[in-house]
Amino acid sequence: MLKKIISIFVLTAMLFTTLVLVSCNGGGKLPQTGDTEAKTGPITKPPPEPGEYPGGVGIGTWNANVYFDDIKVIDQTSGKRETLYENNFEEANPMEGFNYSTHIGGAWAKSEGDLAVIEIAGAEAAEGAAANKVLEFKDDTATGSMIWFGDNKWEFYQLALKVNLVKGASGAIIYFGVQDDQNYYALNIGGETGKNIYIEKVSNGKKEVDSFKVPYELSYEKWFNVSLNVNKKDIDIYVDSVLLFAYGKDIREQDVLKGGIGFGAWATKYSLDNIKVTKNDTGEVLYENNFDDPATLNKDKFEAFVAGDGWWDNKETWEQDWRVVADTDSESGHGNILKLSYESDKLMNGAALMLKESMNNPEKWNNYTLSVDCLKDSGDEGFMIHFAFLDDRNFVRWNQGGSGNTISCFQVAFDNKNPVAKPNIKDKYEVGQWYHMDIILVQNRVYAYVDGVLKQTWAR
Ligand SMILES: [Ca+2]
Ligand SMILES: [Ca+2]
Repeated sequence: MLKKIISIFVLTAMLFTTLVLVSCNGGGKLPQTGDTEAKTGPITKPPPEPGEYPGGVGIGTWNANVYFDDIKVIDQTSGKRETLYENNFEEANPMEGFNYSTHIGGAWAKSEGDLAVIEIAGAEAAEGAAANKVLEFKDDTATGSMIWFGDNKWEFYQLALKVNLVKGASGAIIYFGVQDDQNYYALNIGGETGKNIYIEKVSNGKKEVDSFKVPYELSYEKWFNVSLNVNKKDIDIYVDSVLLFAYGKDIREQDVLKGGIGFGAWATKYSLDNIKVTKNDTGEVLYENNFDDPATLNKDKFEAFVAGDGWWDNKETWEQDWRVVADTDSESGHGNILKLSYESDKLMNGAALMLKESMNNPEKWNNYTLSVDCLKDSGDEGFMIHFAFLDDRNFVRWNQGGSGNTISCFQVAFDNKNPVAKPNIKDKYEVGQWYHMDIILVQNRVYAYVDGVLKQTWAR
Protein backbone atom coordinates (compact mmCIF):
# COMPACT_ATOMS: atom_id res chain seq x y z
CA MET A 1 0.00 0.00 0.00
CA LEU A 2 1.30 3.44 -0.83
CA LYS A 3 2.07 5.32 2.33
CA LYS A 4 2.21 8.96 1.55
CA ILE A 5 4.42 11.22 3.56
CA ILE A 6 4.06 14.80 4.49
CA SER A 7 4.80 17.14 1.62
CA ILE A 8 7.70 19.55 1.66
CA PHE A 9 5.22 22.37 1.76
CA VAL A 10 4.13 21.19 5.15
CA LEU A 11 7.67 21.80 6.34
CA THR A 12 7.17 25.48 5.65
CA ALA A 13 4.45 25.64 8.24
CA MET A 14 6.43 26.38 11.38
CA LEU A 15 3.76 24.96 13.65
CA PHE A 16 4.41 21.44 12.45
CA THR A 17 8.14 21.58 11.80
CA THR A 18 9.07 20.17 15.19
CA LEU A 19 6.55 17.38 14.89
CA VAL A 20 7.93 16.35 11.50
CA LEU A 21 11.53 16.38 12.68
CA VAL A 22 10.69 14.17 15.62
CA SER A 23 9.06 11.73 13.23
CA CYS A 24 12.05 11.71 10.86
CA ASN A 25 14.60 11.25 13.58
CA GLY A 26 12.74 8.63 15.49
CA GLY A 27 13.40 5.37 13.72
CA GLY A 28 14.30 6.65 10.28
CA LYS A 29 10.84 6.22 8.91
CA LEU A 30 8.73 8.25 6.60
CA PRO A 31 6.34 10.31 8.69
CA GLN A 32 2.76 9.36 8.06
CA THR A 33 0.63 11.98 6.39
CA GLY A 34 -2.48 11.11 8.36
CA ASP A 35 -4.69 14.15 8.60
CA THR A 36 -1.88 16.69 8.92
CA GLU A 37 -2.34 17.92 5.37
CA ALA A 38 -5.70 19.29 6.29
CA LYS A 39 -4.24 21.25 9.20
CA THR A 40 -1.45 23.04 7.37
CA GLY A 41 -3.62 25.95 6.34
CA PRO A 42 -2.76 28.32 3.53
CA ILE A 43 0.83 28.57 2.31
CA THR A 44 2.02 32.07 3.11
CA LYS A 45 4.94 32.18 0.64
CA PRO A 46 4.52 31.28 -3.03
CA PRO A 47 6.11 27.92 -3.74
CA PRO A 48 9.35 27.92 -5.76
CA GLU A 49 9.18 27.25 -9.47
CA PRO A 50 8.49 23.57 -9.89
CA GLY A 51 11.36 21.20 -10.60
CA GLU A 52 11.42 18.99 -13.66
CA TYR A 53 11.98 15.71 -11.81
CA PRO A 54 9.44 15.57 -9.00
CA GLY A 55 8.92 12.21 -7.38
CA GLY A 56 9.98 9.57 -4.94
CA VAL A 57 13.08 7.41 -5.06
CA GLY A 58 13.85 3.71 -5.06
CA ILE A 59 16.31 0.86 -5.33
CA GLY A 60 16.47 -2.39 -7.22
CA THR A 61 18.58 -4.80 -9.21
CA TRP A 62 19.06 -6.43 -12.58
CA ASN A 63 20.54 -9.94 -12.56
CA ALA A 64 22.56 -9.29 -9.43
CA ASN A 65 22.85 -10.04 -5.73
CA VAL A 66 23.12 -6.60 -4.11
CA TYR A 67 23.23 -5.01 -0.64
CA PHE A 68 21.89 -1.52 0.02
CA ASP A 69 22.42 0.56 3.16
CA ASP A 70 22.32 4.08 4.61
CA ILE A 71 19.71 5.55 2.31
CA LYS A 72 19.22 9.24 2.99
CA VAL A 73 17.16 11.92 1.28
CA ILE A 74 17.91 15.52 2.22
CA ASP A 75 15.70 18.45 1.30
CA GLN A 76 17.60 21.13 -0.61
CA THR A 77 14.69 23.56 -0.93
CA SER A 78 15.97 26.98 0.10
CA GLY A 79 19.03 25.30 1.59
CA LYS A 80 17.02 23.81 4.44
CA ARG A 81 18.84 20.48 4.33
CA GLU A 82 16.25 18.71 6.43
CA THR A 83 16.15 14.96 6.36
CA LEU A 84 13.16 13.76 4.36
CA TYR A 85 13.96 10.09 4.65
CA GLU A 86 16.59 8.00 6.35
CA ASN A 87 16.99 4.25 6.57
CA ASN A 88 20.03 2.33 7.80
CA PHE A 89 18.01 -0.88 8.23
CA GLU A 90 18.94 -1.05 11.93
CA GLU A 91 15.53 -0.02 13.33
CA ALA A 92 12.25 -1.86 13.71
CA ASN A 93 10.13 -2.31 10.55
CA PRO A 94 12.85 -1.19 8.17
CA MET A 95 10.77 -2.00 5.10
CA GLU A 96 7.78 0.09 6.11
CA GLY A 97 6.65 2.46 3.40
CA PHE A 98 8.05 0.42 0.52
CA ASN A 99 6.11 -0.04 -2.71
CA TYR A 100 6.98 -3.00 -4.90
CA SER A 101 6.96 -3.00 -8.68
CA THR A 102 8.91 -4.45 -11.59
CA HIS A 103 11.15 -2.25 -13.71
CA ILE A 104 9.79 -2.05 -17.25
CA GLY A 105 11.27 -4.87 -19.30
CA GLY A 106 12.14 -6.94 -16.25
CA ALA A 107 10.50 -10.03 -14.79
CA TRP A 108 11.08 -9.68 -11.06
CA ALA A 109 8.35 -11.13 -8.88
CA LYS A 110 8.93 -10.20 -5.27
CA SER A 111 9.29 -13.23 -3.06
CA GLU A 112 10.02 -13.63 0.66
CA GLY A 113 13.28 -15.41 0.05
CA ASP A 114 14.63 -12.84 -2.34
CA LEU A 115 14.37 -9.70 -0.32
CA ALA A 116 15.45 -9.42 3.31
CA VAL A 117 17.18 -7.28 5.88
CA ILE A 118 20.19 -9.30 6.93
CA GLU A 119 23.03 -8.80 9.35
CA ILE A 120 26.53 -8.83 7.93
CA ALA A 121 29.81 -8.55 9.80
CA GLY A 122 33.52 -8.30 9.32
CA ALA A 123 34.95 -7.08 6.06
CA GLU A 124 31.53 -7.23 4.41
CA ALA A 125 30.02 -4.66 6.75
CA ALA A 126 29.97 -1.08 5.54
CA GLU A 127 31.13 0.25 8.88
CA GLY A 128 34.18 -1.95 9.15
CA ALA A 129 34.24 -4.76 11.65
CA ALA A 130 30.96 -3.87 13.36
CA ALA A 131 27.88 -5.89 12.58
CA ASN A 132 25.63 -4.07 10.19
CA LYS A 133 22.12 -4.63 8.93
CA VAL A 134 21.55 -4.10 5.24
CA LEU A 135 18.83 -4.76 2.69
CA GLU A 136 19.73 -7.67 0.44
CA PHE A 137 18.34 -8.51 -2.99
CA LYS A 138 19.43 -12.14 -3.13
CA ASP A 139 18.18 -13.55 -6.43
CA ASP A 140 20.85 -12.84 -9.06
CA THR A 141 18.62 -14.29 -11.79
CA ALA A 142 15.83 -11.76 -11.20
CA THR A 143 15.57 -8.85 -13.61
CA GLY A 144 14.16 -5.43 -12.80
CA SER A 145 13.43 -5.55 -9.10
CA MET A 146 12.00 -2.24 -7.96
CA ILE A 147 11.24 -0.88 -4.52
CA TRP A 148 10.17 2.74 -4.33
CA PHE A 149 9.24 5.06 -1.54
CA GLY A 150 9.02 8.67 -0.51
CA ASP A 151 6.82 11.44 -1.80
CA ASN A 152 5.95 12.13 -5.40
CA LYS A 153 6.17 15.84 -4.58
CA TRP A 154 9.86 15.77 -3.68
CA GLU A 155 11.56 18.19 -6.04
CA PHE A 156 14.91 19.50 -4.86
CA TYR A 157 16.79 16.95 -2.83
CA GLN A 158 19.93 14.95 -2.43
CA LEU A 159 19.65 11.18 -2.44
CA ALA A 160 22.64 9.32 -1.02
CA LEU A 161 23.06 5.62 -0.38
CA LYS A 162 25.60 2.84 -0.15
CA VAL A 163 25.66 -0.07 -2.59
CA ASN A 164 27.56 -3.35 -2.57
CA LEU A 165 27.43 -5.60 -5.64
CA VAL A 166 27.92 -9.05 -4.18
CA LYS A 167 27.74 -11.01 -7.40
CA GLY A 168 25.84 -11.21 -10.65
CA ALA A 169 25.98 -10.52 -14.34
CA SER A 170 24.66 -6.97 -14.10
CA GLY A 171 24.11 -4.62 -11.19
CA ALA A 172 22.08 -2.19 -9.16
CA ILE A 173 19.38 0.29 -10.10
CA ILE A 174 18.60 3.57 -8.37
CA TYR A 175 15.19 5.04 -9.15
CA PHE A 176 14.33 8.73 -8.92
CA GLY A 177 11.57 11.05 -10.01
CA VAL A 178 9.12 8.23 -9.33
CA GLN A 179 5.55 9.37 -9.93
CA ASP A 180 4.24 5.81 -10.10
CA ASP A 181 5.42 2.48 -11.48
CA GLN A 182 4.81 3.64 -15.05
CA ASN A 183 6.55 7.03 -14.84
CA TYR A 184 10.03 7.36 -13.37
CA TYR A 185 13.77 7.47 -14.06
CA ALA A 186 16.37 4.79 -13.40
CA LEU A 187 20.11 5.03 -12.94
CA ASN A 188 21.15 1.60 -14.17
CA ILE A 189 24.56 0.72 -12.69
CA GLY A 190 25.76 -2.16 -14.80
CA GLY A 191 22.97 -1.98 -17.33
CA GLU A 192 21.58 -5.22 -18.67
CA THR A 193 25.04 -6.52 -19.59
CA GLY A 194 27.03 -5.42 -16.54
CA LYS A 195 29.31 -3.30 -18.70
CA ASN A 196 28.04 0.25 -18.43
CA ILE A 197 26.06 2.86 -16.54
CA TYR A 198 23.22 4.84 -18.03
CA ILE A 199 19.96 6.59 -17.28
CA GLU A 200 16.61 5.27 -18.37
CA LYS A 201 13.44 7.28 -18.65
CA VAL A 202 10.12 5.53 -18.24
CA SER A 203 7.05 7.39 -19.49
CA ASN A 204 3.63 5.79 -19.46
CA GLY A 205 5.21 2.37 -19.10
CA LYS A 206 7.64 2.81 -22.02
CA LYS A 207 11.35 2.61 -21.29
CA GLU A 208 14.07 4.37 -23.22
CA VAL A 209 17.77 4.89 -22.59
CA ASP A 210 18.15 8.63 -22.05
CA SER A 211 21.88 9.17 -21.65
CA PHE A 212 25.20 8.06 -23.05
CA LYS A 213 26.00 4.50 -21.96
CA VAL A 214 29.19 5.10 -20.00
CA PRO A 215 31.48 2.03 -20.12
CA TYR A 216 32.12 0.99 -16.55
CA GLU A 217 34.03 -1.84 -14.91
CA LEU A 218 31.89 -2.83 -11.92
CA SER A 219 33.67 -3.67 -8.70
CA TYR A 220 32.16 -6.46 -6.67
CA GLU A 221 32.11 -7.12 -2.91
CA LYS A 222 32.99 -3.51 -2.23
CA TRP A 223 30.82 -0.76 -0.75
CA PHE A 224 30.54 2.38 -2.83
CA ASN A 225 28.46 5.54 -2.58
CA VAL A 226 25.86 6.71 -5.03
CA SER A 227 24.40 10.18 -4.78
CA LEU A 228 22.06 12.32 -6.83
CA ASN A 229 21.66 16.06 -6.42
CA VAL A 230 18.30 16.83 -7.92
CA ASN A 231 18.07 20.45 -8.98
CA LYS A 232 15.34 22.28 -10.83
CA LYS A 233 16.49 21.46 -14.37
CA ASP A 234 19.35 19.03 -13.96
CA ILE A 235 20.72 16.28 -11.76
CA ASP A 236 24.34 15.69 -10.78
CA ILE A 237 24.85 11.96 -10.47
CA TYR A 238 27.84 10.52 -8.64
CA VAL A 239 28.83 6.83 -8.62
CA ASP A 240 31.70 5.82 -6.37
CA SER A 241 32.32 9.53 -5.75
CA VAL A 242 32.83 10.30 -9.46
CA LEU A 243 30.48 12.75 -11.17
CA LEU A 244 29.33 10.62 -14.10
CA PHE A 245 26.37 12.63 -15.37
CA ALA A 246 25.04 16.16 -15.24
CA TYR A 247 21.69 14.86 -16.44
CA GLY A 248 19.42 17.36 -18.15
CA LYS A 249 21.96 20.16 -18.09
CA ASP A 250 21.84 22.58 -21.02
CA ILE A 251 25.10 22.40 -22.95
CA ARG A 252 26.30 25.52 -24.69
CA GLU A 253 27.55 25.00 -28.24
CA GLN A 254 30.94 26.50 -27.42
CA ASP A 255 31.43 23.96 -24.63
CA VAL A 256 31.08 20.91 -26.85
CA LEU A 257 34.47 19.16 -27.02
CA LYS A 258 35.41 19.04 -30.67
CA GLY A 259 38.59 18.99 -32.67
CA GLY A 260 41.64 16.98 -33.45
CA ILE A 261 43.69 14.25 -31.92
CA GLY A 262 47.41 13.93 -31.46
CA PHE A 263 50.21 12.93 -29.18
CA GLY A 264 52.47 15.06 -27.10
CA ALA A 265 55.16 14.77 -24.53
CA TRP A 266 57.06 16.68 -21.89
CA ALA A 267 60.67 15.55 -21.43
CA THR A 268 59.60 11.92 -21.68
CA LYS A 269 60.07 9.25 -24.35
CA TYR A 270 57.31 6.82 -25.13
CA SER A 271 55.85 4.55 -27.78
CA LEU A 272 52.38 4.37 -29.33
CA ASP A 273 50.40 1.89 -31.34
CA ASN A 274 46.91 0.99 -32.52
CA ILE A 275 45.44 4.47 -32.76
CA LYS A 276 41.74 4.33 -33.51
CA VAL A 277 39.07 7.01 -33.48
CA THR A 278 35.43 5.95 -33.69
CA LYS A 279 32.24 8.00 -33.70
CA ASN A 280 30.21 7.12 -30.60
CA ASP A 281 26.83 7.16 -32.28
CA THR A 282 27.44 5.54 -35.68
CA GLY A 283 30.58 3.50 -35.03
CA GLU A 284 32.17 5.12 -38.09
CA VAL A 285 35.96 4.81 -37.93
CA LEU A 286 37.40 8.29 -38.41
CA TYR A 287 41.03 7.20 -38.26
CA GLU A 288 43.00 4.03 -37.64
CA ASN A 289 46.72 3.28 -37.71
CA ASN A 290 48.76 0.29 -36.50
CA PHE A 291 51.85 1.59 -38.34
CA ASP A 292 52.21 -1.54 -40.44
CA ASP A 293 52.86 0.98 -43.18
CA PRO A 294 55.56 3.42 -41.96
CA ALA A 295 54.72 5.78 -44.83
CA THR A 296 51.46 6.71 -43.09
CA LEU A 297 53.54 8.97 -40.86
CA ASN A 298 54.32 11.95 -43.09
CA LYS A 299 54.01 15.71 -43.30
CA ASP A 300 50.90 15.54 -45.45
CA LYS A 301 49.07 13.75 -42.66
CA PHE A 302 50.66 15.21 -39.52
CA GLU A 303 51.63 18.62 -38.26
CA ALA A 304 53.79 19.53 -35.28
CA PHE A 305 52.82 22.07 -32.63
CA VAL A 306 54.09 23.28 -29.34
CA ALA A 307 50.97 23.15 -27.21
CA GLY A 308 51.13 25.26 -24.09
CA ASP A 309 54.18 26.96 -22.68
CA GLY A 310 56.77 24.42 -23.85
CA TRP A 311 59.57 24.38 -26.37
CA TRP A 312 60.50 21.89 -29.08
CA ASP A 313 63.88 22.20 -30.80
CA ASN A 314 62.90 19.82 -33.60
CA LYS A 315 59.42 21.15 -34.26
CA GLU A 316 60.10 21.87 -37.94
CA THR A 317 61.90 18.56 -38.42
CA TRP A 318 59.67 16.45 -36.20
CA GLU A 319 60.36 13.26 -38.18
CA GLN A 320 63.70 13.17 -36.36
CA ASP A 321 61.84 12.73 -33.06
CA TRP A 322 58.68 10.79 -33.90
CA ARG A 323 59.50 7.72 -36.00
CA VAL A 324 57.86 4.47 -37.00
CA VAL A 325 60.10 1.61 -35.87
CA ALA A 326 59.76 -2.12 -35.38
CA ASP A 327 59.01 -2.98 -31.75
CA THR A 328 62.12 -4.68 -30.41
CA ASP A 329 59.98 -6.83 -28.13
CA SER A 330 58.47 -9.16 -30.72
CA GLU A 331 56.43 -10.92 -28.01
CA SER A 332 54.35 -7.79 -27.55
CA GLY A 333 52.76 -8.45 -30.92
CA HIS A 334 52.83 -4.75 -31.77
CA GLY A 335 54.99 -5.02 -34.89
CA ASN A 336 55.65 -1.49 -36.02
CA ILE A 337 55.09 1.24 -33.46
CA LEU A 338 55.33 5.02 -33.35
CA LYS A 339 58.24 5.94 -31.11
CA LEU A 340 59.18 9.30 -29.69
CA SER A 341 62.94 9.15 -29.45
CA TYR A 342 64.55 12.57 -29.38
CA GLU A 343 68.17 13.42 -28.68
CA SER A 344 68.56 14.04 -24.99
CA ASP A 345 70.29 17.39 -25.43
CA LYS A 346 67.35 18.80 -27.39
CA LEU A 347 64.38 20.32 -25.63
CA MET A 348 61.12 18.41 -25.98
CA ASN A 349 58.52 20.07 -23.75
CA GLY A 350 54.92 20.40 -24.86
CA ALA A 351 55.55 18.82 -28.24
CA ALA A 352 52.35 17.79 -29.99
CA LEU A 353 52.11 15.79 -33.18
CA MET A 354 48.63 16.31 -34.55
CA LEU A 355 46.62 14.48 -37.18
CA LYS A 356 45.78 17.22 -39.72
CA GLU A 357 42.45 15.85 -40.95
CA SER A 358 41.16 15.68 -37.38
CA MET A 359 41.74 19.40 -36.80
CA ASN A 360 40.17 20.60 -40.01
CA ASN A 361 36.68 19.29 -39.49
CA PRO A 362 35.54 19.90 -35.91
CA GLU A 363 31.88 19.50 -36.87
CA LYS A 364 32.68 15.85 -37.58
CA TRP A 365 35.38 15.33 -34.98
CA ASN A 366 33.26 15.38 -31.84
CA ASN A 367 31.42 12.72 -29.86
CA TYR A 368 34.21 10.28 -30.62
CA THR A 369 36.24 7.63 -28.82
CA LEU A 370 40.02 7.79 -29.16
CA SER A 371 41.80 4.53 -28.35
CA VAL A 372 45.56 4.03 -28.26
CA ASP A 373 48.21 1.79 -26.71
CA CYS A 374 51.06 3.58 -24.91
CA LEU A 375 54.35 2.40 -23.42
CA LYS A 376 56.71 4.65 -21.47
CA ASP A 377 60.36 4.24 -22.49
CA SER A 378 62.06 6.74 -20.16
CA GLY A 379 61.74 10.14 -18.54
CA ASP A 380 60.21 11.82 -15.53
CA GLU A 381 56.77 12.53 -16.97
CA GLY A 382 54.18 10.46 -18.76
CA PHE A 383 51.86 10.36 -21.75
CA MET A 384 50.15 13.41 -23.22
CA ILE A 385 47.20 12.50 -25.39
CA HIS A 386 45.60 15.41 -27.19
CA PHE A 387 41.93 15.68 -28.14
CA ALA A 388 39.50 18.49 -28.96
CA PHE A 389 42.50 20.28 -30.44
CA LEU A 390 41.66 23.28 -32.64
CA ASP A 391 44.99 25.09 -32.45
CA ASP A 392 47.86 25.61 -30.01
CA ARG A 393 45.70 27.96 -27.89
CA ASN A 394 42.57 25.78 -27.88
CA PHE A 395 43.02 22.19 -26.86
CA VAL A 396 42.63 19.58 -24.15
CA ARG A 397 45.25 17.01 -23.34
CA TRP A 398 45.24 14.15 -20.90
CA ASN A 399 48.52 14.44 -19.07
CA GLN A 400 49.09 11.02 -17.52
CA GLY A 401 51.81 10.45 -14.97
CA GLY A 402 52.82 14.11 -14.88
CA SER A 403 54.64 15.92 -12.06
CA GLY A 404 57.30 13.28 -11.71
CA ASN A 405 54.95 10.40 -12.52
CA THR A 406 52.66 11.13 -9.55
CA ILE A 407 49.47 12.62 -11.00
CA SER A 408 47.22 12.72 -14.02
CA CYS A 409 44.92 15.52 -15.09
CA PHE A 410 43.23 17.10 -18.06
CA GLN A 411 45.04 20.24 -19.16
CA VAL A 412 42.71 22.66 -20.84
CA ALA A 413 43.58 25.66 -22.97
CA PHE A 414 40.58 27.72 -24.01
CA ASP A 415 41.87 30.65 -26.05
CA ASN A 416 44.96 30.59 -23.89
CA LYS A 417 48.55 29.52 -24.36
CA ASN A 418 48.86 28.18 -20.82
CA PRO A 419 46.64 25.20 -20.10
CA VAL A 420 44.84 24.93 -16.79
CA ALA A 421 44.90 21.64 -14.91
CA LYS A 422 41.49 20.13 -14.27
CA PRO A 423 41.11 17.66 -11.45
CA ASN A 424 44.41 16.11 -10.45
CA ILE A 425 44.31 12.48 -9.45
CA LYS A 426 47.12 10.36 -8.02
CA ASP A 427 48.50 8.23 -10.83
CA LYS A 428 51.62 6.37 -11.95
CA TYR A 429 52.83 4.45 -15.02
CA GLU A 430 55.55 1.83 -15.12
CA VAL A 431 58.35 2.01 -17.66
CA GLY A 432 58.25 -0.80 -20.25
CA GLN A 433 54.57 -1.69 -19.80
CA TRP A 434 51.89 -1.27 -22.47
CA TYR A 435 48.70 0.47 -21.34
CA HIS A 436 45.49 0.75 -23.34
CA MET A 437 43.80 4.15 -23.20
CA ASP A 438 40.28 5.10 -24.21
CA ILE A 439 39.17 8.71 -24.24
CA ILE A 440 35.47 9.20 -24.89
CA LEU A 441 34.08 12.63 -25.74
CA VAL A 442 30.35 13.00 -25.13
CA GLN A 443 29.22 16.53 -25.91
CA ASN A 444 31.04 18.68 -23.31
CA ARG A 445 32.27 15.77 -21.17
CA VAL A 446 35.27 13.47 -21.41
CA TYR A 447 35.55 10.04 -19.82
CA ALA A 448 39.12 8.67 -19.72
CA TYR A 449 40.05 5.02 -19.18
CA VAL A 450 43.21 2.99 -18.64
CA ASP A 451 42.94 -0.72 -19.40
CA GLY A 452 39.16 -0.46 -19.36
CA VAL A 453 38.89 1.22 -15.95
CA LEU A 454 37.52 4.76 -15.70
CA LYS A 455 40.32 6.95 -14.34
CA GLN A 456 38.77 10.37 -14.50
CA THR A 457 36.10 12.49 -16.10
CA TRP A 458 35.66 16.20 -16.64
CA ALA A 459 33.16 18.47 -18.33
CA ARG A 460 33.80 21.86 -19.89
CA1 LIG B 1 22.95 -0.56 8.25
CA1 LIG C 1 51.61 -1.93 -34.68
